[in-house]
Amino acid sequence: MRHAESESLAPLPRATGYRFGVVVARFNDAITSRLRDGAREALAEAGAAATDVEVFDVPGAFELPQAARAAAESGRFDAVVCLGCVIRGATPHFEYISTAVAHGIQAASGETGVPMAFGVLTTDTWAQAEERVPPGRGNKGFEAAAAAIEMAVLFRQLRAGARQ
Ligand code: INI
Repeated sequence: MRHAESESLAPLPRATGYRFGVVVARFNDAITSRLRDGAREALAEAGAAATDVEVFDVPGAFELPQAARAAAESGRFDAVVCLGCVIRGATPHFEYISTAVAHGIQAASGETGVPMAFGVLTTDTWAQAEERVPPGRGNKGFEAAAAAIEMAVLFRQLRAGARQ
């Protein structure tokens, strides 16, 4: 396991009793479905009930912030996991979409007060995207869900005024 992965993947906090929205872009579905599987695996391993995890599909990564915001505004989720895959082409499209998605998710989280994890691959090639969706903990969907769990637990503690 690479150093960066081991740092961000501390033991998963317990997620039992927390509710998660998982928003998945269909574009590059062969990759994003594996991100979704990784996220589901992390949430299940952390003890989130299957009924507390709702998955929503959107057309492409550009739509992720819109759906994540709507999910957050519904009041039904402690955190939202955003999953997508943008692969660089020969046009500036890649930059526009990647930048819009990153900023859009950050803004949606800040403005709704609901943590959102950025599980959007932005790669030069298909092969690089495939490398990031292996089964298990090396999967970037798993990693994004782990971040969402940690932030959901932290936000609940902060709102309760709890200290550790
Ligand atoms: N959407 C992606 O999720 N990944 C991509 O690589 C991609 N490319 O390359 O175009 C992509 N485009 C679609 C975009 O996200 C929107 O769905 C579309 O523009 C409609 O708003």
